Amino acid sequence: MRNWERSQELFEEAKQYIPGGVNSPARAFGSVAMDPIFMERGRGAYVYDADGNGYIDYVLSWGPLILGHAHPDVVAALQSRARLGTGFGTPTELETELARVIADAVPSIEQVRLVNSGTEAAMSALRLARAYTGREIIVKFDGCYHGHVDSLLIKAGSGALTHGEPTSPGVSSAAAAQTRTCPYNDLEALKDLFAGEGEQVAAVIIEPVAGNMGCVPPREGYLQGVRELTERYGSVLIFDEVMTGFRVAWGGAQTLFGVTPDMTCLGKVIGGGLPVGAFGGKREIMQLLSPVGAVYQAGTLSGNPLAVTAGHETLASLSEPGVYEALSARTEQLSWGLLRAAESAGVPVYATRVGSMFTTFFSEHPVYDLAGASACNTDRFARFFMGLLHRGVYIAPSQFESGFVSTAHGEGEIEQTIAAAEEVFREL
Ligand code: KE4
Repeated sequence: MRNWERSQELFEEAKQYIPGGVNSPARAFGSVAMDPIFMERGRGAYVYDADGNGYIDYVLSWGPLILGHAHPDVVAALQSRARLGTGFGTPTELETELARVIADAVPSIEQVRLVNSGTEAAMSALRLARAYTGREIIVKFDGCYHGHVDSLLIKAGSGALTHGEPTSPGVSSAAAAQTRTCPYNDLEALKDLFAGEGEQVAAVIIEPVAGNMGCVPPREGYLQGVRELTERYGSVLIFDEVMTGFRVAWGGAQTLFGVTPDMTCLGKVIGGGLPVGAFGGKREIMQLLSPVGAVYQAGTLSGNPLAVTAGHETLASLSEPGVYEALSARTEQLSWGLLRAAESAGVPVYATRVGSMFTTFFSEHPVYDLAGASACNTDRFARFFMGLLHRGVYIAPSQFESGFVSTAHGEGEIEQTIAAAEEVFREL
């Protein structure tokens, strides 16, 4: 059995100065009834905590570390970049290089602006969509999470769902008044909404693969239906690919499912573990942005050379032939192995996977939406989480988060994870 004495000490100290001792609630381990672990270092597929315990890591900083921790090429590029200075508050050639790679890869993106987080990307994309259409209503989906934007913290997923505050206090009624929500994977509900007020809908923002209620893929034809509806009513369709962008495929979920939105939000992988977000789309929409157009949006450290270097190096590695096929095959092996382990122990689970993101739902039924995810046996999930943790496997500390595999996860790590899961499922 592992102990976390040093983490405990660090947690007590942290709670004096930082609310809940964490700088993001998703890290609080709230739904697995233990105090958060303080990590100290990572290498490849492994992360090591303050007590020296090592784990095979499937959180990967919540998605960004698709090459694993401390990839030598990324570290070397950061070291040489830092010696030249960390930023200048002027344009740099690096930013154009990253923007070009993104625009070439993502079908919906002709122009892109870099920011510092997925939240900023979603917030800015919505402002742009409202300016472009002259309308105010925005539509989001129950259980989807787009960062802590006031108008989107309504029936939100991820940490909001984990901590039971899907609609956050502090969001003004005015900010919430123009937001509508619909169940995910329910095209009829969206059609009804549009029949009523489609002419006033500025934007629909959706995770093309929902990752913040656990990994919930779109059902057959769903994204095409959303695309047709928004086209018919002249609403901007925004794919929030902060999690799926360059994760499920080189050009994101929009290439995987063959549906091209009007705008796309990105983050996580494009920063390679450093803070980068981005929003992009058709040139005619993006040209409304200051300083060309009147829609204001800005950021002191947007496009920061260090962060852009980590992202650029990461995408360079991902552009090698065969990388995504290998990632998918490895994740399929893991997902299948976990499912088989659960079945042989008689534990009902529903397994989902898209590319190298996956979830094992503790549910006897398929999970297609928030209602399905919320019906999961979260107590059994918590015991599964703890059992794996004691066996050196670290998955996200919530049923409502997706797991991720990196290029550093080899056969050995997958087999070790499945063996650990076989023991834990038997205990459940
Ligand atoms: P950030 O502002 O946290 O960079 O991005 C917000 C965001 C936007 N859109 C999607 C689809 C996202 O998944 C996220 C952030 N995801 C969570 C984990 N599910 C980040 C973890 C955290 O909040 O600490």
